Amino acid sequence: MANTTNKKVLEFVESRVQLCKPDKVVWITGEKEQYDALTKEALSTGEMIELNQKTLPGCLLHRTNPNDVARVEGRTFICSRKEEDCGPTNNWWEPKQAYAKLESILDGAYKGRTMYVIPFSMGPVGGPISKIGIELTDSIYVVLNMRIMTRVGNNVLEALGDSNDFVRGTHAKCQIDPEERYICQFPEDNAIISVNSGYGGNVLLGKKCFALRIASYQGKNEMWMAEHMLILGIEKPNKEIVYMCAAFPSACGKTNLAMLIPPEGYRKAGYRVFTVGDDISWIKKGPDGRLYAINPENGFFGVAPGTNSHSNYNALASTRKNTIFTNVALNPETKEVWWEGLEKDDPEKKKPAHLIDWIGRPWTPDTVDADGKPVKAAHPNSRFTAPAINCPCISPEFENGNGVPISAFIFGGRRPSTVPLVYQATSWEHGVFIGSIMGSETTAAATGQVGVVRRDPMAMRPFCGYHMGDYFQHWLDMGKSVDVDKQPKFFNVNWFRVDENGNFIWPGFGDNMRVLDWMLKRIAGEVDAVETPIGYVPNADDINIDGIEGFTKDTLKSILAIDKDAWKVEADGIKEFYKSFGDKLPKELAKQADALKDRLAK
Ligand code: GTP
Ligand code: SPV
Ligand code: MN
Repeated sequence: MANTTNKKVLEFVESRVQLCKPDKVVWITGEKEQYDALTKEALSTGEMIELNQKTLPGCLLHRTNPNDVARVEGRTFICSRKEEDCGPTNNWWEPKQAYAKLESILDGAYKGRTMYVIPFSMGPVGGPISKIGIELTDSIYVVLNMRIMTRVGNNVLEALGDSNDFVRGTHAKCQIDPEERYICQFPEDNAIISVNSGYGGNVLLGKKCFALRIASYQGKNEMWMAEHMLILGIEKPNKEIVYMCAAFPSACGKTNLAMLIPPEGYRKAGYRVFTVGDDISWIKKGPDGRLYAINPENGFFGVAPGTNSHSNYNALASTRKNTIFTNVALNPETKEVWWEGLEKDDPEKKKPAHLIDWIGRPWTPDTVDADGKPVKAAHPNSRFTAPAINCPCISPEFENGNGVPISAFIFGGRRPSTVPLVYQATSWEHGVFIGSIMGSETTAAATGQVGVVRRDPMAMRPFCGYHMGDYFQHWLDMGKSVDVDKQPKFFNVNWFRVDENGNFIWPGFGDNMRVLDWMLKRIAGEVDAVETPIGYVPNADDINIDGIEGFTKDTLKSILAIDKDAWKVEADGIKEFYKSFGDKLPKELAKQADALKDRLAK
């Protein structure tokens, strides 16, 4: 039964009932009994597999169709009324045509199935920066994941009252047909339609579809920002907490940085890291004129492979209860989960001899494919959905709807060469430039070729709901709206430089604290830097490498050096990339690109 008298909500639900023709409609209330009953049902149909309830209480495993394991950027559309509002980095679909096609797919799509109505809030319910959505779905997997990733239930409908300000999300699994898979955003209609997928980012509509694609468009119109950024707080020995946002493309280290455990020397000195968010930031100017950020999510949809107690203790700890695993391997004896990298955890957990792989096939460490190549037990993009409250280092400010004040924006990507370990922008405009020219090797988080460097401005290429040129302008406008002394500083990092054998040079993970430490000192004005053509680079003496085994000052110098010839090639690539934005490219950025070339030519 509907728990609201909001006419717009009732109209939306009723119109979808008429179109999708479910056998039954169930409103998700947020009550535990309802989730328990849904879990039971999903276990009985095999949609979910129960894990060891002693060692992993409340945990479930789900396997998606092997054709449906990542976001599909080629089948993701921005359906703005005008093509010029979509821009060259997105796929455009004219809304009338898109609606016609999608409605033909949705016609009868819920026949023989139940339609679940999920009222959800992005951000604390009723918070000043929070927003509300209604997702309709025929998938219990989606309901149970949305419960973890967002705030769900009757209190959301109460907070909405009779307002029309909610995002209308429709998801239908249909036949999981990859040829008929469409992930469509209609920014002007506050609407999302996703069909023929059952995988994470394609179907948990609060996440990338709403909190980034729709919200980025709302932010442009309402003078705030929705960004693909983690939020962390670093507590200094004097107990001051400095908050930073960082944008890295998918599977490039946001969850890891957000949950970082500082090296021993730092811990002893009194440094601590708190996680506010690991994937998405909503950022707004506060009453004191500074920029404040909230994490609109309520859980972590994290990459499983590579996660272990050494690489990310806090993430692993977050997954020990009430977590849903997607496409990881199963140990059929212990009913526990496994993925590549977990063997480094402790000697006991070394590669298990017999597993069921992510497709449901028997697996041993010797399993090879038709070409004789080793087969992975877990899919490279397998994930965990874990409640944020499970995280040992969750910030006390996590539920603060006003957000936390931001002192730095960090950009970064996977760059095997050229880009140094860290550098700092010389101004807000220069910082926007640095974000706009971000490049990174592609990863398994989206379908397509892995390991090719592509431009991914602010890590938002797959997630910006409007023209990227207008998005750059919005960044510049946000800067102008904040007094210079209150503006966050901009940094760029690269944890992924490799040596001639292809091995990562920088130890990364917890040791990234050493780079954050330099940023803290720059923010406090405590340390000088070297002025180079690309920006401020640290003096090698100012990055603390004490206690990193086998890492020398010369090695550090090698990843702080600027190779002018490589940067000249980079600068040409930037100009080429910028051409794609035509006259929507802000003049300030064109000037920045020219100025970089000039400085390199000197
Ligand atoms: P999305 O959830 O897709 O947005 O990804 P994310 O940005 O949160 O990436 P995540 O932290 O899950 O890291 C993805 C992969 O990058 C993991 O397999 C890590 O092993 C690897 N990684 C993260 N941090 C570092 C680092 O500092 N150095 C190196 N070499 N690898 C890292
Ligand atoms: C990403 O790909 O950036 C993710 C996972 O965080 S998904 O929700 O699938 O987008
Ligand atoms: Mn992400």
